[in-house]
Amino acid sequence: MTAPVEETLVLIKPDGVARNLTGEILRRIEAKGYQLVDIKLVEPSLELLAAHYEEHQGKPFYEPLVEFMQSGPVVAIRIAGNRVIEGFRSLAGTTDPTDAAPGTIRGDLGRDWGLKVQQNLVHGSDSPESAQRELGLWFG
Ligand code: RTP
Ligand code: MG
Repeated sequence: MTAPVEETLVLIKPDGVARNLTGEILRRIEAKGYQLVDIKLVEPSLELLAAHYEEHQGKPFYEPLVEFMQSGPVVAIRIAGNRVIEGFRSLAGTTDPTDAAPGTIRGDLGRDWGLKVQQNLVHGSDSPESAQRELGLWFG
């Protein structure tokens, strides 16, 4: 019997692309055994980012976050696997890269630059509802 396959949205944020960490991040996703379903380089519009970060509108980091996300290209990836939503969040580590555990993407490769927003390399959907919504926004 085959387990139902789940999908999630991963973004390699502009800091990850600019620091040439795309390959390293993809390596970790593949080494974990998740499958790449679709991948593209995107320069996200304000409309896309406003929809993507709807839950954060009005928070103090919202404007710097959108500005950061438009500072360079982003790699959008659709990945699949059993419990991949939770699993990718584990691979990514906690939001603040200084707190993130060694062994995670943010813990190994990210640092706090003392800026207005956490430049933490990756995004991963945080629930099945978010994953469906975000995959629709980025992949249509
Ligand atoms: P993500 O959505 O990117 O996977 O990250 P997350 O769930 O760990 O973090 P979330 O709370 O959803 O925040 C979204 C993104 O906003 C930036 N942020 N900066 N105070 C800060 O400096 C701050 N707080 C949030 C980060 O880029 C975070 O990933
Ligand atoms: Mg989030």
